[in-house]
Amino acid sequence: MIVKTYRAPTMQEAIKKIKEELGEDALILSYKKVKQGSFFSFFKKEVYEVTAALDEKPLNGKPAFKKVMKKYTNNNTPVQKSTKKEINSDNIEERIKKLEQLIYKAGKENIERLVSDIKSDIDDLKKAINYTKKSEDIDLSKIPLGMNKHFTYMCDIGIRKKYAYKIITGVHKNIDKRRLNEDEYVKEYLSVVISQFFKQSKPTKKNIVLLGPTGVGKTTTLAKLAAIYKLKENRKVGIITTDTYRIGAVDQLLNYAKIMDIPAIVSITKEDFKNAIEDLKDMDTVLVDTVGRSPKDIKRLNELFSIFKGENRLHMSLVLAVNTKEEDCIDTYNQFKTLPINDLIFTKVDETKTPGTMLNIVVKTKKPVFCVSYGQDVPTDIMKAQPLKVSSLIIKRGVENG
Ligand SMILES: Nc1nc2c(ncn2[C@@H]2O[C@H](COP(=O)(O)OP(=O)(O)OP(=O)(O)O)[C@@H](O)[C@H]2O)c(=O)[nH]1
Ligand SMILES: [Mg+2]
Repeated sequence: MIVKTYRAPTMQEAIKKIKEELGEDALILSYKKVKQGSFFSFFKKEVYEVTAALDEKPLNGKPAFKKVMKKYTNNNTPVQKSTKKEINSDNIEERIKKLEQLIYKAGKENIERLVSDIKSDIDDLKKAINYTKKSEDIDLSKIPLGMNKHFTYMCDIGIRKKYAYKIITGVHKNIDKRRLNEDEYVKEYLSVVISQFFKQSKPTKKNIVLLGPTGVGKTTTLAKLAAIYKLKENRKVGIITTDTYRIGAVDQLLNYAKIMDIPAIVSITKEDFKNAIEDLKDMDTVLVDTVGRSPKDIKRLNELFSIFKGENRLHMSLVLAVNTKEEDCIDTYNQFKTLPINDLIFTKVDETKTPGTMLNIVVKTKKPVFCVSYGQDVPTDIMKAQPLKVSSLIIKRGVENG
């Protein structure tokens, strides 16, 4: 391994020199600001001193920069089971009859309005039939009258049918039935019921590690959190990155750290990591970035896990991008749960029409949520996962995309 130290007036220039001399595979081991100038110099200049290393054996036999970070996709989606229960058409007819009786009672003046209400109710019924036909065991006749369109909507935004069913029956039980036609009122109620599925996580340990597959937004989320903690909450923040896989990744994080004037340490080995935690022990919060690992690459996952295993001063957050398939997110969780995962961070909520999958995932993993990211802008597009905010994001996002 070649280890060299470079000095330059800016971090960018230091990185440029490293790239020129050691190439793209170089790893940044540490950097600091130092005063430069001879003893007799009148003015000493502050420069960056960066130590970089180059492992002469390229990673995995190939130059690291040539590695394309593949987005994790899984084509083995289980085929949905066909319906077991047939839809009871008598029941629908019975409902239509009820609606007709209502028309009769209502008198002629209101007939037109009622007819259009009925038409839309029938449309909702049809949609609901399609949903129940497709898979899970929901008996359509049990969906309370007037709640069909809300059931359909819950399914549209990605909530699993069985949870959608629970939600709408829960809402129907408690809601003021005279206001069932008021969509906004019903949606607010739905939002409250949906919020009950979420629990907000508030890390109690100060070293927060962000883990997850490649490209889910770990580094971006870390930068957002660092900015919020430092600028809004006045905390002393430090950053450690164990993502030394690509110089670009180190570069990206060191740039964020530099802009925010936050100390940053690059650590490669378990020993380095321990030392970095020790070095930053005076900070209020230390955010740890990690290299993205595919949940299918068990060998590399274990390498990553070995850095953190047995270290009990860490809060571990698993970052999941909501625009990937729910099954993939669950697979990822199952692989990463070898580590004691404390909570989940959801990202890319802005890139999906089905944010309701967040609900399905928390039900399956039984994990609280730390924060939710809904855009690329640092530090604005993130929020702490207060249950009501998450649930209204689910409901609202569906509306915006719908
Ligand atoms: N739309 C959207 N894009 C996001 C969000 N979070 C991150 N991104 C973008 O996703 C891309 C990858 O983000 P990174 O933060 O580099 O992801 P990472 O998990 O650190 O990636 P690796 O380190 O390569 O594993 C970047 O283009 C980000 O701007 C989000 O909430 N919404
Ligand atoms: Mg990253």
